[in-house]
Amino acid sequence: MADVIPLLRVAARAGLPVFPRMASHAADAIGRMVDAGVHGVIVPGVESADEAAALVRAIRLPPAGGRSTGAARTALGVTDVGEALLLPMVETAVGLHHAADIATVDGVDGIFIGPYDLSMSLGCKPGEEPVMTAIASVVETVRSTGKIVGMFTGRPDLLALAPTLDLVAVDTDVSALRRGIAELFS
Ligand code: 3PY
Ligand code: MG
Repeated sequence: MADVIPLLRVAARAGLPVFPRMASHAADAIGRMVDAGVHGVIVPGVESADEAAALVRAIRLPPAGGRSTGAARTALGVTDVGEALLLPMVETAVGLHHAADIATVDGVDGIFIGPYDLSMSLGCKPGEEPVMTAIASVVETVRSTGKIVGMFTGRPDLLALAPTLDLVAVDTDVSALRRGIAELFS
């Protein structure tokens, strides 16, 4: 949370939206993020429509949800109160099985795919056939609902799927820094 505030300032100057990935499904943490002015939250390990519905209650103000209003957001002059995007992550075999149900929950704006956990859950490595097929099926499922589909990449074969996605987390900061420094010395 302490890191998000300065990042929000930098992103605002650059005209960029901010989508933090939450550590858990905790409703209070999601409420604080939205009060701070993020444009949406990515929530890990969502496996059912019921879990997704609980996240909708956490992020939306009544009557759509149960979030209490936080003064911070109003003080920041944010006018679209309650309109942060909710992007549950599909990253397990169970979540994959319920991807259509999760995507169609009212108040869910789209699905964010976690290919690394999904690979482990499917018993394969990132880039291998089972996970690539699973990713394609989630993309197609979410597309048919008209909602947003995003994914973390971090590898060229996953990044190659970017044209099929609306939102891409290209890499982690640590990994990008490491590659950049390595290139300097190559
Ligand atoms: C995963 O691939 O499991 C992720 O959580 C990426 O963000
Ligand atoms: Mg993950």
